[in-house]
Amino acid sequence: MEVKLADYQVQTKTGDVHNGGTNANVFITFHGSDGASGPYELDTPGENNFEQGDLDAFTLHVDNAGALESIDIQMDDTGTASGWYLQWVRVTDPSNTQFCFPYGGWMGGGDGPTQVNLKPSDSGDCN
Ligand SMILES: [Ca+2]
Ligand SMILES: [Ca+2]
Repeated sequence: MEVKLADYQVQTKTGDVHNGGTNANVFITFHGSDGASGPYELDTPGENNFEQGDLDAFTLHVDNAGALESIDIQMDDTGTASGWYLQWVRVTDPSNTQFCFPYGGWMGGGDGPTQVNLKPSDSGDCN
């Protein structure tokens, strides 16, 4: 089978709430019309990602899942005060269509799930 690699742009917004940041390892899986692609780690070498109030941006050159339907976000809950307040995830898919996946809650740290499946907002906007 031919593997079709494509670029996804991913942005994560960490909420500006006390202890909202995390040093856990975070992964994304794309679900689309051609199946699932992932999980892939979201990490910028040499940077401290997912800190309170931060907007982090990643480019992934990975299998194309086709027309994007949902994403999974996973985190492994490692590190001190591992709980992560994830505001939203914005994805620009290989066809250059932008999606916003709102969450607005905790992941891990005993306050939330370590894996969530997120559907795109109707408006497509992240604010
Ligand atoms: Ca935290
Ligand atoms: Ca961090």
